[in-house]
Amino acid sequence: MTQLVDNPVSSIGHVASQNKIQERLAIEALFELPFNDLLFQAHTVHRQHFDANGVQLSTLLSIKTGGCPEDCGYCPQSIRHPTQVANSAILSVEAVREAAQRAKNAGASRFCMGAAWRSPKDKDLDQVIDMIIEVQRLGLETCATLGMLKPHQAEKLKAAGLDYYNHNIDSAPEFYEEIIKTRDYQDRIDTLQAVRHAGLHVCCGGIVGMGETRAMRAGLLHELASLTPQPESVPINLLVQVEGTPLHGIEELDPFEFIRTIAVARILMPHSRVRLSAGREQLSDAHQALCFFAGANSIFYGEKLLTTGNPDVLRDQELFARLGLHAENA
Ligand code: SAM
Ligand code: DTB
Ligand code: SF4
Repeated sequence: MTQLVDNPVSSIGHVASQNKIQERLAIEALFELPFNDLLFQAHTVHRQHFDANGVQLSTLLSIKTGGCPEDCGYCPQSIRHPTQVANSAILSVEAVREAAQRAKNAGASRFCMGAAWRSPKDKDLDQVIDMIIEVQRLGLETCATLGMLKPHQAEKLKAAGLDYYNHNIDSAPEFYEEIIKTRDYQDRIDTLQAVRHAGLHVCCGGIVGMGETRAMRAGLLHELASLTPQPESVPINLLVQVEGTPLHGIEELDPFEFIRTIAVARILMPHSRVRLSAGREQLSDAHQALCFFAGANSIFYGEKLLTTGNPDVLRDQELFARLGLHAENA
């Protein structure tokens, strides 16, 4: 891990020259802090680097839904899981443009297009590029999440003007194989490297609430914080349990443990946008408020994620008003 060395404000910066095991222990120790101490530390870091009341808004759209050949245990779009998700062909550019216009009108600053692919074919990419160009014309930042990319594909997306590419590592390496068997951790790292080398901004995070231990949550954040440079955007998803997926029915994570995860992410990645991502419908307003205090400063905004629900725009606007939060650009 190199990034912590360059992180002057990290409270665990002193361990930067020690080995990875010691770093991991230091991260686990953050998780063990009394809740108030952890939140105070995270909020202090947050204020040093960001407007503490600003939150960036990203809207998601599934541009190609379902029928994915991968076996990700959490995902309703895998062809291997008997879920209610209806497969659909890639959307038209016009349908994407309309959705992006609605997102902009509602106040989003970034529009993220997701496709249920293992990896896009070059001809798929051409269609996505047409969408990126249209969305950009509306004055929105663009993000895409299309699965694994080869270096030339990342370069093509960059040349088309794409701002961010989302590709999550999802879990600690030691837990990964329990959740996904059809591709390995290194595949993810290779795509992230291709994205970074192409000059795209990196959006990379993970999911908690999949039955992992606290030490594994520390491991996930350790890996994310070790990416060099650190991801500009870090989505922390709380598992949305979908009937038919292998993870449906698993014991739910204590919301305070989710808030701790946000806080540790903020401390380890002080310059990154930490996004309160999937799972917001399961969190009370009070828990979300604590997430913002702990350092979350981005959300998925709009009534739908990819295939599952998200809080309504009006509800979020009310929550922002009650908390004195404002929308902020990247
Ligand atoms: N197919 C592409 C891929 O896997 O990279 C892009 C879309 S995929 C749905 C994007 C991310 O959504 C996954 O990496 C995972 O982190 C998140 N995700 C999927 N299903 C989820 C669920 N049920 N709960 C929380 N997050 C989920
Ligand atoms: C991310 O980290 N979370 C988003 C986005 N990146 C693509 C997706 C969440 C999906 C939740 C399940 C669904 O709606 O299908
Ligand atoms: Fe496919 Fe992505 Fe879902 Fe995995 S997370 S099954 S790769 S759509």
